[in-house]
Amino acid sequence: MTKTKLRIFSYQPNPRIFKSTITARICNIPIEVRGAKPKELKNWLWDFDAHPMSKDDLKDQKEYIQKAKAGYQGELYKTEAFLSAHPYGTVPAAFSPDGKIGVFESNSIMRAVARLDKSNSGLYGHDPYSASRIDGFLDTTLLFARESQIYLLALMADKLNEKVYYDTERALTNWLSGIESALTNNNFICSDALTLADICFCCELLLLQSEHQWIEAITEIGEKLLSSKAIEDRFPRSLNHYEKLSARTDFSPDIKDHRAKIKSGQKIYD
Ligand SMILES: N[C@@H](CCC(=O)N[C@@H](CS)C(=O)NCC(=O)O)C(=O)O
Repeated sequence: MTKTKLRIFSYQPNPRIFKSTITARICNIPIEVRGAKPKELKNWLWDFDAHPMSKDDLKDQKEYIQKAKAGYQGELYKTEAFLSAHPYGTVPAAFSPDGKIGVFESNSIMRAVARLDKSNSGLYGHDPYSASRIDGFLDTTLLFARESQIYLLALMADKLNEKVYYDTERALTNWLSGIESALTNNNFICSDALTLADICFCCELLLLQSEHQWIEAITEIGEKLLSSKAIEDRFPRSLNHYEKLSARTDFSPDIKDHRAKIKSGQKIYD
């Protein structure tokens, strides 16, 4: 049996995990993904050996109860080992195969997969300069990702307001203006070849499209879906790049069905 090189624990489906599963597919790295729908993770033990707990387990594991911090409400069961490996206590949470090293933040989990690559795929560049250029795109994407998380959590909690919407729109405009400009001279974001910057871009845009599920709330504040409004009019190269990436055979196993579901307005976590 092939030995797993990285274990990831997360709610599912999670487009931020797709960053790692796409990278693993391209580089042929065996990884393991564990998890369940967001609500179900309230009854899971958050640990290297993450697993669903029975009613009896839930009573026995009271020592692990932690107040949820971001995205979750109420209580979660996080072991000391989990919190030591994952100081922010969040998912997605990745672990080295022996469980000793925790890797957090979806971009860094994706980087870990690319660093395990021995195939010379070039996904994480070929030298310190190109790798750092990729990091620059990943860092600017994270600035947008922070806002989009606030936006999507507000939609989920039925708490969307104009401030959240316009803050996210500003962050999206700023992020895409750099991507649009980068795509003027290249077929891919960083250079003329696929890199982690493209994978991250595609998955974050897919995540933003989750907003389709709450279109009524967006219409109520007199606005449109951010993913359509911003992209179709002002960022044609970015949109075209997104379409091309989504259709690739190494992306589509993660992207295709998920995208079809959210675009049809289907609630993915019910
Ligand atoms: N930027 C992080 C976001 C991680 C994050 O905030 N995860 C939330 C769920 S959306 C979490 O695990 N919350 C645990 C809690 O509420 O205690 C990433 O992409 O990995």
